[in-house]
Amino acid sequence: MDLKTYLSTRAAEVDAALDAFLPKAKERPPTIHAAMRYSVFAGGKRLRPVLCLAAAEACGGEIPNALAPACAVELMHTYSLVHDDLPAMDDDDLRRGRPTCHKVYGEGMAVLCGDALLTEAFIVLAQTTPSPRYGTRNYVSELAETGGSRKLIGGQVMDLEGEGENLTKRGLIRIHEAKTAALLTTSLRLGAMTANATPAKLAALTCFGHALGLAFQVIDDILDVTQSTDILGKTAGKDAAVEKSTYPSILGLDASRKEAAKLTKAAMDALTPLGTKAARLREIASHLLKREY
Ligand code: GRG
Repeated sequence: MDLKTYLSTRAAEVDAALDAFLPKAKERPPTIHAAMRYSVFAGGKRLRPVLCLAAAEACGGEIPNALAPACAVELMHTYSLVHDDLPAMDDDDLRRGRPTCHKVYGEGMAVLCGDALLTEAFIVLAQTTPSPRYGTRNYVSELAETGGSRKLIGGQVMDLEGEGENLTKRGLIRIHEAKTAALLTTSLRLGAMTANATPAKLAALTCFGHALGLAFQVIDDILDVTQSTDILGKTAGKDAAVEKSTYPSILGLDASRKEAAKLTKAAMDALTPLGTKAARLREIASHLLKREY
């Protein structure tokens, strides 16, 4: 299967599983369930769940066993976007090519929608079939630690406090390690855990996720400067408008592109212990380096 077909096939499997897991839009009280579905089915790339599934395959696992954690990471990701877009945070009107959740459903409902998506992530994750090495407790603590104040929320705190400040490259990396790289890494690790991966393979995927997550963020920062709102499906040029430190603002565009290539190479190198089974993960890493949205 070529990469394009692989990505769309896996994304469709994830969408079908999300549709089955999520409360129906008409379930009481309908507004919250409609808001959750509006945000989840707004057309995201499904990168995190696809990484979860590809990591399961790379460790010899089966796709059906990895669908619950794949959906759980997408639910946590979508919650973070809904809350990040709120006026109290990044204050954005557009996400995934559509008006943001609070623009359609109001601020109060968007707060609740994010809360409900985060809670739903754990309802879904708890349905993962345990593998010999990893039980429900391992899955739950893996995702909870990533969503907590030491990772995602901590990263968001550093991000909020860094607005208008001139961050160093090290300071910027610390934020993106806690946000983007942490959730990508956990997506990979959860998929590998469903395949009963050895601790050595989990460690390799952790290094891969760290470098890939940072590379993904460098590209994201570059695209914010070089792409249009139409193509991105979110407001372009936002970082500069709120004086946010980014890779291009600290390093310049050229050096940022080199940084992304260097991180992608480091990510690929980290996959050596997985051998040829990790070919798909390598392909995804190289595809993300060239992405245009
Ligand atoms: C807890 C509110 C809160 C935030 C946690 C992860 C995070 C911190 C906030 C999300 C907002 C954000 C801009 C994060 C940076 C990561 C990133 C580049 C997200 C966009 O990911 P894509 O491009 O989005 O995969 P799609 O829409 O394709 O899923």
